[in-house]
Amino acid sequence: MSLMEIKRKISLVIPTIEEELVFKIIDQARELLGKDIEIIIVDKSSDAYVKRLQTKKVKVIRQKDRGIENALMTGFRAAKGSILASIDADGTHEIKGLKDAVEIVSSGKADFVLGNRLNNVQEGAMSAYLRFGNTSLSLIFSLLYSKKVHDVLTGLFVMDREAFNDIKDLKPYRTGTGFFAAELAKKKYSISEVDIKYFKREHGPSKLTKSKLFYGFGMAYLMLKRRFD
Ligand SMILES: Nc1nc2c(ncn2[C@@H]2O[C@H](COP(=O)(O)OP(=O)(O)OP(=O)(O)O)[C@@H](O)[C@H]2O)c(=O)[nH]1
Ligand SMILES: [Mg+2]
Repeated sequence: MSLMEIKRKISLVIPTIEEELVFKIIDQARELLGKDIEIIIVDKSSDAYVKRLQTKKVKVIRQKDRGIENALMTGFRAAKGSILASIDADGTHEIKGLKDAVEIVSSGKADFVLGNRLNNVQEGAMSAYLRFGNTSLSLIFSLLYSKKVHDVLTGLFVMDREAFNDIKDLKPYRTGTGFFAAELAKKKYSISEVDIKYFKREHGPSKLTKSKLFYGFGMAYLMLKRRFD
């Protein structure tokens, strides 16, 4: 199935904290997925940055709480589309993966599709230490849910609206994309992957957390705990 045949409305939710590349990503997303997609930016930046965002004619939600999981949840709850997508705003994830993932969800082959970065990492884009962390957490996820996933913390994913409706009232816990993967797996929704390229972050510092080590251990703990709740 090509994108031309997809009649379902796509909502793209992008979490941002002062990301310079989001403006380019908005243009690329419209080019790739169609001008009529709904774009929702859930933002935690300065007033000046928000003014710049508004010139792009996107819906801007200013995040009041904290954390990327809450930002994503807020965006998806506000979204009107029947296909819900997300991509990080730092230009590191190959945007083409969104189209591939939308096609899979749209054709009903999977309810949730992750963009797997690990087969195509640009030199210097992911340290050996972070690759180890991402792989370990994906392995934990795979064991907990008997579902092989290689990159559960990717910043690119697409999900079916009906599947999201089943988890929309949950309070997200601090596991990034892992939260959506775990809760959907728990409810037996199908999960699939598409390969994407992963580029080096070229603009500004990381926004996610001060310590990826603590974040990583915290995620492992929360995934385990939630699995047996
Ligand atoms: N609204 C919002 N956006 C966030 C928050 N934390 C991170 N982001 C955004 O989420 C995306 C992913 O964050 P990154 O800082 O790239 O995290 P990362 O990919 O683990 O770190 P790098 O490897 O340094 O890129 C980016 O678009 C950030 O701007 C948050 O608490 N709220
Ligand atoms: Mg990043």
